[in-house]
Amino acid sequence: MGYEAISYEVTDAVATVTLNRPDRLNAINQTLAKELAGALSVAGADRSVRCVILTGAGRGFSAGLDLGKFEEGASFDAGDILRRYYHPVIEGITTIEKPVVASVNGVAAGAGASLALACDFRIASEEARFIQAFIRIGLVPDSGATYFLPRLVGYAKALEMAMLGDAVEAKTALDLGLVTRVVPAADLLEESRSFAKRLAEGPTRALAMTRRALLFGTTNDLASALENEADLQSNAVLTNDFVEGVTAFIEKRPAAFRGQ
Ligand code: T3D
Repeated sequence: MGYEAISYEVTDAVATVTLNRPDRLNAINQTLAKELAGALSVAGADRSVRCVILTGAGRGFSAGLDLGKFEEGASFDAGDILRRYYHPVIEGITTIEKPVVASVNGVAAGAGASLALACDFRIASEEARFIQAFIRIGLVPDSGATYFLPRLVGYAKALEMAMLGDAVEAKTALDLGLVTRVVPAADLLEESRSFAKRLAEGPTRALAMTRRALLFGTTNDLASALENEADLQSNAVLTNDFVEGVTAFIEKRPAAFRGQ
């Protein structure tokens, strides 16, 4: 499939989706949002893909909403744009039945940061920084930032980031638990691929159900979470990967999960 604002490639069971508007720091326009949602859907449907990496071309991860058109004074319904273009992307990241790793190569601002926050893991280059840029232009956090940010860093830090709009550097992001690890810029691609490969070799369906369970657990009471866990576990024991996991344990060898 031909893409204009992203690129998509699959290697060794890992799909890499690259935001590809480097001269605009991969700012998100409607084309990019549509293509990104489409690529997530393609990766979701491709059984050979068992993990997805989301990254940016050039020196930025994503600078959020493309502000270019507003210079031209275009009028717009922000809520409508979010619902039509941004929400499908965030929902695509959080409902795809395989892990998603953000490989954060540079600045992640506004909705660009939201993309990274919605992913299951964030591997950051030493040059990455996270900016809740919305407030700098008089907007409120969107694209899932109000959901994920307080859950990742706690309410007080999330509020500070959202109300001050200051850049959080990679090292601080690691201390805050905002990112999984920080690596030298030159190693980011290799480290991200190796991290993704580990996930791609995991029990894909159980990984997807694990995310679903945790998302459910953060917004429901204990009784509901217990019930949800029981439902999901009933499904997990039906997978071939569960049989393989137990067999490998008994045979004292590493499990060879097939994602089924
Ligand atoms: O419903 C709705 O649609 C509302 C949705 C809102 C979601 C949002 O994401 S709101 C937040 C939008 N994003 C921002 O406000 C961030 C704007 N960008 C910046 O503040 C800075 O660029 C950065 C802090 C991200 C990076 O700074 P720096 O100094 O490293 O780079 P730069 O020189 O500012 O940017 C490099 C180029 O990218 C530059 O173009 P030029 O001068 O080389 O031709 C700059 O204009 C361009 N660029 C950066 N961000 C955007 C952008 N172009 C369009 N849109 C951008 N968001």
